[in-house]
Amino acid sequence: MASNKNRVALVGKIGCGKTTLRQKLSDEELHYRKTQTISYTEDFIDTPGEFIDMPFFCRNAINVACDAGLLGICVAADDNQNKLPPNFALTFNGPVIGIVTKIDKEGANPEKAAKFLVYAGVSKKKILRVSSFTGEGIPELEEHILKIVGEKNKKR
Ligand SMILES: Nc1nc2c(ncn2[C@@H]2O[C@H](COP(=O)(O)OP(=O)(O)OP(=O)(O)O)[C@@H](O)[C@H]2O)c(=O)[nH]1
Ligand SMILES: [Mg+2]
Repeated sequence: MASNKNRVALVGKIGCGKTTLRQKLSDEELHYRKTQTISYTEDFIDTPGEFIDMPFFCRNAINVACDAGLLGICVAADDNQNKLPPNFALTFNGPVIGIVTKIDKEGANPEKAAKFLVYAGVSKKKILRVSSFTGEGIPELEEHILKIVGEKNKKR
């Protein structure tokens, strides 16, 4: 079984598209299923959006993600209300990227979502914009993930 160091942990609000993104990056068929509990696959740790939406559970997001090879903090491009704590990304020792999801959506505002991520302490240069539906930005995200998690694997 792969170690968490080889996995990408995905956190973000309920419905922001974490599971769909995981399916897309794993070349699986996209189908909606609400994440009820932490879900480990070969390459990912998918978390329920409640970990971010409900402050009481925020420490769970931190616990789950702290030994992952990479943390992807997701915000949907059509999100109007930030729930990420200020400088949340700085809680983690490991590499962190921001992922703006659902950029295909009508009325989406990816720059607003990126601002939420910057407020959460994610470096502007480490914010990627994707749509799991159209595939836009997915190759760039895959490349980015491989660079970080792949390189770590080589060191072992
Ligand atoms: N338009 C559009 N819709 C998306 C995209 N990604 C996900 N969705 C839709 O958004 C809804 C929620 O997606 P999920 O992937 O289940 O979201 P989640 O972040 O895993 O949600 P929780 O498991 O509740 O935390 C579903 O209806 C998806 O089909 C996308 O790239 N574009
Ligand atoms: Mg989910």
